[in-house]
Amino acid sequence: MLDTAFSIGVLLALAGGTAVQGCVAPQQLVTELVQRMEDSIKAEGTPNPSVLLALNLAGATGSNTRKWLLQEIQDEAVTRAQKDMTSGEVALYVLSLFSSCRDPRHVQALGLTVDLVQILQQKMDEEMARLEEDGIPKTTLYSVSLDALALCLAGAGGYQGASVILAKQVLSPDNDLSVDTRAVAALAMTCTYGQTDLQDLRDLLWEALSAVANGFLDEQEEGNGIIGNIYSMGLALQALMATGEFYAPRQWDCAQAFAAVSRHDYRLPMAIAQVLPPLVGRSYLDAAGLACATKMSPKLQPSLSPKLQPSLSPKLGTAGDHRAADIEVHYTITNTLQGTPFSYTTTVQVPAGSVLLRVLQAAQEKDPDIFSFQTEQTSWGPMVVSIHGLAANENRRTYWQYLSGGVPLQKGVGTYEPQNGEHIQAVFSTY
Ligand code: B12
Repeated sequence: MLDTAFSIGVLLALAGGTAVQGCVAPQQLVTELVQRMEDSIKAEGTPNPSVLLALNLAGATGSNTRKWLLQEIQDEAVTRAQKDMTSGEVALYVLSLFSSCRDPRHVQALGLTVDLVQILQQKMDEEMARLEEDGIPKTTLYSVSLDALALCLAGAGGYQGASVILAKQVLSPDNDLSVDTRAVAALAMTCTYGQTDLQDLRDLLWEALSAVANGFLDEQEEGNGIIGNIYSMGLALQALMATGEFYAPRQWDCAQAFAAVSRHDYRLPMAIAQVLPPLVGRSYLDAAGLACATKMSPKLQPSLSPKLQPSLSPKLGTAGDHRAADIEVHYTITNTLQGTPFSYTTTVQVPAGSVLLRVLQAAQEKDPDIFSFQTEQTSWGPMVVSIHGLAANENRRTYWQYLSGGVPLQKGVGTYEPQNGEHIQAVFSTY
């Protein structure tokens, strides 16, 4: 529940007040998305720093649930950051604390104190050591980008070397970095660009940022407003919002991009958390110092087109709508990568409108020796981490990829709704 009128008041002032100046979404959409995120806070088991960050960036700072979330984030930070978190998770915690006007170098909770920036530096060192040794980070370049962004905003060391690597990666002709990764890398590189006087570094970063930003603009033009897919739009818009000087004098038709986003009915809190900041004219780059300011002044591109009329018709309840009839779904699990190869197919009946997870459960009930599986709860919902006893492994960079008709799904098993007669494949793959 959005539990204070204050939150809405701030939001309306923010969204309404800036709409005339630039590309900002209608306040009704912003309010709706904030409400959905707020509703998710207590429902979800693990506190999500991206949700706190997005609420702060949207100016929705008054509610009690947000305060509760901040406390949970601090509790998690002092108990789990050092031993249980990846570098990227720590980076998101740092960003969320900055945006809450808290000092991440000095997090106090449950009678404990931690320096999250120092922890992040240690974890970043491990990422860099692995990058230098093997050419790949310990986790992913997406996380390394988050790390560099958080360290740069903290004014701590360790982000320049990472930014050089990110720049070289995005400029490499055979890079296959996702839109999401390029977008966060662009935010990190923009921060670094603003912090360095080294001309060689600035030249490299300028080239890389110009490549990413122009690539996004090209993709948006070709994709009728979409850059990557609907779930990479949030980060891509953040990047375009922050990199205006690197594509100038080219203009960004942000109205087209915002309209594409507004046509989609975002439900997942994590998806909302990434898309909300650009809708209010902000990016993760604005996390530091934001909530400490008494007056909100969203960073806006003066060149942005003010005309923006996205349709506002949330398609309520699609995931919960059930028709009486069952549907039939074919399901195959395949491993040719590790150990004894296997491939099994089954067909199950589930109620129409069921999510894919229901199909996996039906297959497991039907034949538990073959279709057993395990999930882990993540910020994006349940992730399938093991099938038929074969587990994904971060060191080996293996995972269970989901496809339909040979095309990778753009949603996870907790939200994807298969159609009657659809053939879903789970293929053990590498990333
Ligand atoms: C890196 C990444 C992966 C890596 C994670 C490896 C690793 N150990 O780090 C791998 C390649 C395994 C992966 C897999 C998938 N991914 Co992915 N992934 C990302 C990416 C680029 C960054 C996530 C991250 O590192 N965040 C930072 C860390 C610090 O936060 P975190 O909460 O700890 O991150 C964890 C979760 O994000 C989780 N995760 C990653 N992807 C997905 C997808 C789903 C559905 C779930 C539930 C969890 C999950 O793995 C991360 C590391 O543990 C995001 C992009 C984005 N915009 O967020 C897409 C993204 C989250 N992935 C997405 C998708 C669709 C998938 C797949 C379903 C693809 C497929 N067709 O199989 C699978 C998951 C299938 C399954 N087994 O359930 C979508 C989700 C959209 C949605 N509506 O749910 C995103 C947003 C990309 C996009 N724009 O489409 N992914």
